[in-house]
Amino acid sequence: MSDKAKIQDDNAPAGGWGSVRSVASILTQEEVVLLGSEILLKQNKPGGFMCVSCSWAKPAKPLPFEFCENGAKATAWEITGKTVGPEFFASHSLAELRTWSDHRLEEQGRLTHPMRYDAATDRYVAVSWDEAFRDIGAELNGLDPRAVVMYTSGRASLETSYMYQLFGRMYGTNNFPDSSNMCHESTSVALPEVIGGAVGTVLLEDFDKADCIFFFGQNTTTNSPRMLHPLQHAAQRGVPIITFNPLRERGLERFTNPQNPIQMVLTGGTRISTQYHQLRVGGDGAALLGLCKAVIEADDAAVAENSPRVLDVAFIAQHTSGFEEFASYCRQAAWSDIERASGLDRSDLLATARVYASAHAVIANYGMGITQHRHGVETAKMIVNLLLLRGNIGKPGAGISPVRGHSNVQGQRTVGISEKTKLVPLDQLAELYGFEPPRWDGLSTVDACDAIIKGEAKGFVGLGGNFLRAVPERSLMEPAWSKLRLSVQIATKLNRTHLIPGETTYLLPCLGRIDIDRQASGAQAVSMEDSTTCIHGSRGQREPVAESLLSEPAIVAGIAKATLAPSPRVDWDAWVGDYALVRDAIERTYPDQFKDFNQRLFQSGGFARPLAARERKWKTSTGKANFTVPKAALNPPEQGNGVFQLMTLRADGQFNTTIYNEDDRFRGVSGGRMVVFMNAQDMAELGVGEGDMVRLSTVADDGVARALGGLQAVTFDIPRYSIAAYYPECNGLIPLWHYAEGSKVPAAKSVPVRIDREAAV
Ligand SMILES: Nc1nc2c(c(=O)[nH]1)N[C@H]1C(S)=C(S)[C@@H](COP(=O)(O)OP(=O)(O)OC[C@H]3O[C@@H](n4cnc5c(=O)[nH]c(N)nc54)[C@H](O)[C@@H]3O)O[C@H]1N2
Ligand SMILES: Nc1nc2c(c(=O)[nH]1)N[C@H]1C(S)=C(S)[C@@H](COP(=O)(O)OP(=O)(O)OC[C@H]3O[C@@H](n4cnc5c(=O)[nH]c(N)nc54)[C@H](O)[C@@H]3O)O[C@H]1N2
Ligand SMILES: [Mo]
Repeated sequence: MSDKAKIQDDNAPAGGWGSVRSVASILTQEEVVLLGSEILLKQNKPGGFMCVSCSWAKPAKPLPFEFCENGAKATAWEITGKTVGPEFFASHSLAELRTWSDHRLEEQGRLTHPMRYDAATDRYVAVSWDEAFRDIGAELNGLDPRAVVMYTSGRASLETSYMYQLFGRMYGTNNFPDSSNMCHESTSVALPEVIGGAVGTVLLEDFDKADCIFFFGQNTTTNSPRMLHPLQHAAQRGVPIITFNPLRERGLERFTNPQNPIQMVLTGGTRISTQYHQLRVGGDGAALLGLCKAVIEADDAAVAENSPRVLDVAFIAQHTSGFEEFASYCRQAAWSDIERASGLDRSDLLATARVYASAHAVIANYGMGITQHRHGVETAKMIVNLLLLRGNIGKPGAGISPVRGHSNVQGQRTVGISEKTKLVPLDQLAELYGFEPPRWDGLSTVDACDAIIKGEAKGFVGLGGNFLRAVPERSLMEPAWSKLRLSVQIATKLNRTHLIPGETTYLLPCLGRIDIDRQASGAQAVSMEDSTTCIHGSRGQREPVAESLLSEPAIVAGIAKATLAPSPRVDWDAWVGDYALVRDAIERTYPDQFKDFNQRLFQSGGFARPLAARERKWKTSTGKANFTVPKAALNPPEQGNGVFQLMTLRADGQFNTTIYNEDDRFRGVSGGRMVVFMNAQDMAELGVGEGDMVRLSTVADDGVARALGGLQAVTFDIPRYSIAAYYPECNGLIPLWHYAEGSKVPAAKSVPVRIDREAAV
């Protein structure tokens, strides 16, 4: 057993010296100190490269250092000089590598050669690219396209993603699940119904104009740290910032700007959250109901007293539908139910509602604390209800802001990576490329897992990602995976998914976004869409670590050419030779969204895709923005009687399944990730002392045993019956069927578990 994690409770604000030190240490660890610091200056700058970490917006006037601690870590991790080539695989069997940690696997460095799994020796052996493509093409042609899953993790560029979905559809499948299916899919289902578009409505400039900002279940400091800059400015202007989060996240409390050393020394940080509501896990629907009720009843009182209205009556009349039904539902809801279901006091909700009602322009941000719940879709719609009450969509300084994760996850959906046919312009593709695309809806991530477990899916192509670590139900997924006829993984670094072979298995190494990508017409640029619908060009900055690497577009094209009959309408080689031609094709497919794509590629701050909701045009079934009556706002996940609700979340030392180090600075944990954060009173009742080892077992009566031991208990400021531990370590505890209604996003933020003390060793 490894040493225990160290827990400290210094009250250091987020950012600041700690983060500067941490950046230096990661550059040293990855052996890229000088090169790295030079490259970091090009991060998120027009003409430079776009960060491979989060998808937060990039300003038109960047700071001298337009990167954060985590962005620097992600860069260092990608441009590392360490490599993993054929010699590495010759000396390690997969059985051996399966005993390594996630950290140790990726830490070996960048993959350099195309490899094929050899079952006789249980090792990967080098193959040529041609051989790999030929065999993959033959394998794909031997499979029913409906039984092939083409997964995408959210990093691949718009150009690669467009080519990949076109290839898949010409091959005959719509099975395009992507990481979004585990992430903001609840948003992509909720928002089209209520505001007529699948993405957020705010632009970066809105943060300068807002006079009230909400955060629901999003941990900015760890997961989108550059967003702290506009937040800090807002806080300095006196804008109330109101946070709803069960955990007391230190990073959401105070922030010190490391790019401003004077302030850092003198003041010790700006206060970020002016109100911090520690609600119960999954209590957001009820909390939002309380806020809406308070605003509506304040308006009722204003009408009675003949004083100025609280609601934006003109907006509601002109732009919305369903208000009366929603308002009467809110009026009828009992405060006692709202208090029980949210875990918050009425007086606190009333105080917040007063702040909301006196603000003219409100932004509501949210993240996985909303989307990864059984009722995540409904709760996202509740956030919209709150905003609609005062016309806070489609005006400067206001809007809904789902904070996306991966740096291009939103953009991939924009260019056709989707299992849902209604989101893809199939007619357009059919006409442009002269083929008949499949018209059936494909498999989402959860559906794909189900099909793999049942043995119905036979082939899997992964464009990035670490599918087996990211999905739920590990104990069923890993054994099922080895029954796949074909597994093809396109990746930059070695991970667990690569270590569970199917019958035929390829590991194909690709260039990363920071690598210089030279093709026939010269060094190429690629593009991505940030969380605010702005599209940015990105140019690689450093020489690739190996000549044997191919770019993602070249790999997709290689597989496509080996699989499909030649088509007079798609010249894969020409596209690989010049990505500007792919951008022209994207523009032809989406003329409104990508007008003058190539000309605008390097516009400072990116170019914003047009968005109807931003103009108060509502592409919904009613032609209006829709208020919706929730069904489950008063039924949060059950807790008590020995049942705890587990949230699985991220530490500051990780990017999803990539573990940079075992630290979580902002939560005071270092040197270990096998911890569980608990309420002190719960610990006392269970007889669990600080640092004791516990075991979590999922409460579900479906006959599957799901348990995880060896977790060190840590006292934390968290409500009773709510506990937290890290993803991906805990993914085996999540049943596959435990997902958000309507979106099938695994409900990773409310896993019902029991806690047992483990005997001391
Ligand atoms: N450094 C770093 N950056 C990242 C990532 C990373 O792993 N590391 N991942 C990227 C990706 S893909 C994504 S999607 C984003 C994720 O970024 P976030 O959306 O911030 O996701 P999490 O860290 O999983 O959890 C968010 C927060 O939700 C809170 N929470 C949990 N349950 C509830 C609840 O019921 N109600 C409320 N109100 N809050 C709740 C948790 O306490 C936590 O603070 O970050 C992206 N950026
Ligand atoms: N329990 C629990 N489970 C979760 C979550 C949670 O909060 N809790 N969060 C979910 C969320 S929000 C997400 S987005 C998913 C993430 O799921 P994924 O997107 O599948 O996982 P990542 O960890 O981001 O993938 C990391 C791997 O991507 C590869 N990679 C990195 N860069 C590149 C590149 O440029 N090109 C290619 N081809 N490959 C590259 C590397 O090999 C690396 O090992 O996990 C989900 N799972
Ligand atoms: Mo994500």
